[in-house]
Amino acid sequence: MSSYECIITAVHGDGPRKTALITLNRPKALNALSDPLFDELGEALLAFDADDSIGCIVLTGSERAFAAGADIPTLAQHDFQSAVRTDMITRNWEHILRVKKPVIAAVAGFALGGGCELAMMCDFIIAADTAKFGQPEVKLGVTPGAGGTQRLPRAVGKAKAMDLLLTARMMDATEAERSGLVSRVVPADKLLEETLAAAEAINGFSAPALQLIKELVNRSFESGLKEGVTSERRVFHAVFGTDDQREGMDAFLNKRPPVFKHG
Ligand code: CO8
Repeated sequence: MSSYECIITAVHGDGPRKTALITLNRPKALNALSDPLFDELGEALLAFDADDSIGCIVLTGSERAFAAGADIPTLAQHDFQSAVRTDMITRNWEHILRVKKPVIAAVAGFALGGGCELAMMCDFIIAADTAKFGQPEVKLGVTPGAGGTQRLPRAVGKAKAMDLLLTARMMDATEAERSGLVSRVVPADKLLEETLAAAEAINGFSAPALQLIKELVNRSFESGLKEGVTSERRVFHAVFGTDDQREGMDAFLNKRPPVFKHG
């Protein structure tokens, strides 16, 4: 149903708010992340973010690979001058950070280099028991370039991040869950089902509340505790101006399921 070449898009669910599923689709290159792929991904993400019928976005790959990194043949063509001149990667890699709706990564197989970095740009990661995470850029004589040295230590701590970044070893799903990189591990054949069920739960909640929670959690990585807690308190006060707050609390008090209007 999509007209893209490097990704496949679909919509799941039959409630009022549905889940957009974006599947990375360069199977011959283990979903290596190329500029055309990122152009398409950015376009699809921003279109789903603007679509009121979509509550949540799931980003996934294949059974074998979420993504095995940036496209190495393309990277190999660059030198320092061309990397700077073409604004390599920054041109189109970070559209995902502009998405206001929840984005879940469903990862099976390899999530390496830029693939691991892309998964870490999602709001949380659900991993299949086959998932393998790593930042093997050092094997290619380069450094990570899309957040690996910044988001990985924040997710798993300095010791494990240094271990992965400096030795280029891969971490399996169990270790990734134990160290906080992924929120849960599920059997590979249940990955999509479980992730879509998580998305479905999210779709039932108030869209403004979800957006504000996402903003506040992201802010916690950029601000001090005092500033973050102060912002949270003001946002908490502000949501008492929404219809969804009245609906959520009235539903609880009257022992009925809430029906949010997302406003
Ligand atoms: N780019 C392009 N093609 C790839 C990539 C890649 N990253 N990874 C795998 N492929 C291709 C292989 O070349 C191979 O193609 P072909 O069949 O035509 O030879 C096909 O996918 C299957 O791969 P393998 O035969 O190697 O499969 P294996 O199961 O033996 O190994 C691995 C799988 C371990 C994933 C192995 O392919 C591998 O090590 N791949 C490279 C992983 C890597 O180094 N990733 C980091 C890349 S650098 C990066 O991501 C930097 C991102 C920073 C932001 C961008 C900065 C510009």
